[in-house]
Amino acid sequence: MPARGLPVPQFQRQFGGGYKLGLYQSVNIINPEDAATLFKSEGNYPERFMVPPWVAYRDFRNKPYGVLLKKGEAWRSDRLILNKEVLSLQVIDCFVPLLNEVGEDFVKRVRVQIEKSGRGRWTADLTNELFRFALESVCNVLYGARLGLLQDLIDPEAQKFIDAVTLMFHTTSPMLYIPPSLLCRINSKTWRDHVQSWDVIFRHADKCIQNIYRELRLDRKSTKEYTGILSSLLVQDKLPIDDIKANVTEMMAGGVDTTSMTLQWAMFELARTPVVQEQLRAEIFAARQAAQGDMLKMLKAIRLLKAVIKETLRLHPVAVTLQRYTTQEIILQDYFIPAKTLVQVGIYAMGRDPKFFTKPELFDPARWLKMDSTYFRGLGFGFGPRQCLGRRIAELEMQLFLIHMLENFKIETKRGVDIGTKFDLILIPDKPICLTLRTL
Ligand code: HEM
Ligand code: 2DC
Repeated sequence: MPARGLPVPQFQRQFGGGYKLGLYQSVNIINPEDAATLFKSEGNYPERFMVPPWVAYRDFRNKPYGVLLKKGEAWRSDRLILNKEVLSLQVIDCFVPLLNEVGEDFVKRVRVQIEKSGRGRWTADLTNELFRFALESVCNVLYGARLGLLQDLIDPEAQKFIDAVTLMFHTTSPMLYIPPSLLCRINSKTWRDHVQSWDVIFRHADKCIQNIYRELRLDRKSTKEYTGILSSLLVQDKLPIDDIKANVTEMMAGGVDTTSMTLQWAMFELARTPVVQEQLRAEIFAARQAAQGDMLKMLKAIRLLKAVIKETLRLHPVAVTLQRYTTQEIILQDYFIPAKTLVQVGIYAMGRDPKFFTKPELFDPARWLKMDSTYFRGLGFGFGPRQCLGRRIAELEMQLFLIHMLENFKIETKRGVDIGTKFDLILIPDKPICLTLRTL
């Protein structure tokens, strides 16, 4: 029987998973059924753990919040407007040509490197190359403009932006459990680096936004073709300019380390599992044939590729947990959880637990196609109205990248090298991943 009616201070002792970290207390779950209970009761205004240094920076510099840090009605109204421009089925088809050309350019860049080597292959740690690819991609859908990050000489400001995002994540984790009000009073090196990183991020995003804003006012862009998320938001005029800026900045920063790291893991897993790599390549070749150059059609015929991305996020999620504050009393595993409790869904732990995935250590994308239940198991982008805003961009970007890479190169890695996972706010490899790309 559920332990109903427990007084609030007691749930911690009663509930096995409850613990306190710094000033924050949370209940931790890893069972998909429990995740379902949590998300089904989240309501229309779900709230996750607010990362204190991110809030503190904006308050310190008097910057507006985007959806990442907003709450309540303010979050909901912004989010509904953004969903139409970023997540809806009507608009995502417009992203395909924009993301496709960046994927093609990445292949060209790899070809140049392979030619330079004179050995028909290129071996490297692709981290920074993938950061550039990811920023180029997200900027092409945000601004409808190329930054040229896949050329040899790139804008040093863009590289500074990339480094700033990495440093921003890196300096967040030591400050995770310090309340925002304390952070700037301490004035530690970590806090100063954190502020500087956000300063670079906001300044560079502002520059990009201003460029588009100016062009639009000069009416230099045609009104017929799709010219990107920012133009759409500006033309629609439903969000105040400051909110547009805050949200575009969040998307630009959120679009770098997330997709690039996931792609790096995906290539690593495909390199270690050549059988899967061959099956995937066969699917891609067949889909290309059947679609006759129609990319939208092709994207509907790549079931295994979609499963490859899900399987990559199962073993290598970007976010170690999902979090929600309960809005009402719920029962998890016979324990009574009061309203306003922070509950964390350990998606990293769930993905590696044999209770929920048979032989969890195996990279087996096909499990997503034959599993009798995927119920609340594929949670890499979160769930519900507060799920990842960039989900559709990220999925398309990764699908198109992998299509082009597999059509052109064999991906290999040294055998027996084990790569672990490190928490750097987001989860990243604990040592460099070295990949070899070989002309097919
Ligand atoms: C939120 C994962 C790429 C922008 C989130 C959340 C997760 C996540 C787990 C929290 C969702 C929740 O609480 O339910 C990922 C993964 C990515 C990715 C795995 C790629 C592999 C992106 C990209 C963008 C982006 C490309 C920008 C275009 C955001 C924003 C939020 C968010 C703005 C906050 C949304 C809100 O609070 O309303 N992401 N993300 N993400 N993500 Fe992503
Ligand atoms: C970090 O305990 C660990 O997608 C904390 O694109 C709980 C927590 C809360 C929010 C999570 C964060 C963790 C990891 C990074 C996430 C973030 C929500 C959004 C963010 C998952 C798990 C991320 C990377 C966004 C970042 C956008 C930003 C750069 C503007």
